Amino acid sequence: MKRIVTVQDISCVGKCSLTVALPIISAMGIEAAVLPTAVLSAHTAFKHGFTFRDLTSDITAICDHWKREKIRFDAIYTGYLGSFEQLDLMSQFIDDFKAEDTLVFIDPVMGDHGKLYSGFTPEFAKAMARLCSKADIIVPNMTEASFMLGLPYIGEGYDKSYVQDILRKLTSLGAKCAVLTGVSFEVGKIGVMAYDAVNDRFFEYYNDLIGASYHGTGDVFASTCVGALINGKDLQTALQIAADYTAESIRLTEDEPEHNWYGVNFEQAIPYLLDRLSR
Ligand code: PXL
Repeated sequence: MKRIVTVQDISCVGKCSLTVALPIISAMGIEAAVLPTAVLSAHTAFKHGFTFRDLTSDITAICDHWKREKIRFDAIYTGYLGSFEQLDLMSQFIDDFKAEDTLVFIDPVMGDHGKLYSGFTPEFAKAMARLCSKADIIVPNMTEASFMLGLPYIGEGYDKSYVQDILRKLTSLGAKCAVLTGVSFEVGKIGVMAYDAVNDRFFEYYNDLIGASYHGTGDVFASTCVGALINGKDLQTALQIAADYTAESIRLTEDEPEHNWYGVNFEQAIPYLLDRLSR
């Protein structure tokens, strides 16, 4: 059985990070080990604030134990990391736990729609970019890519060569492959564009845009993508499955404004995911 360790926060309610990654990775037939970075009462898009317990001081002890047990991971998947210290710890974690065949998959969760989430700064984005140099695959959205590269955020009206340039710049940070999510060249369509720098190949894949933008979809996409890769799918197929499952999760989400910021109905789309995976 394969094992992915995912490193991100637990937002107790509001569907994102570990409450999304764990069930999706498990449903895909892969063991999901977790290294929680923080416990929040809810994700940071709630109206009345959130509690935040930082778990940074537990990380080293957890890793020391895992080293004594000689735990091995088929993939290291990092998501929301809350401090510079956690970035340093993840850099060390990759050095300690990356075996020759371990996939390092980094989702540099920091923002969306041109803005950083609460608590993040442009300096943090630069530090995240340094962590990304250790990745096999990184999956930023346009906002995160722009902040990591120190470029102005362009939300719409860009063309393919602009996105290709961003992807090349992202891989020049050091990652082997870069995937940009939330890319749109056409009204009513949204998808991903990716660049495999090792083989100098671009990929793209689009779906119909369904309604507004939904919270947590980046985490659904990333968890599915890493799960599909560890299930042996190639990058192009993994991206397609992840994009289609994200779209299906949105399709099954009730059409009420509350759900836009709460999270998507990825649970009831799991049969769809398993069907896609088995084909
Ligand atoms: O979905 C990304 C994410 C993860 N973790 C926390 C968040 C968010 C997005 O807002 O607030 C705590």
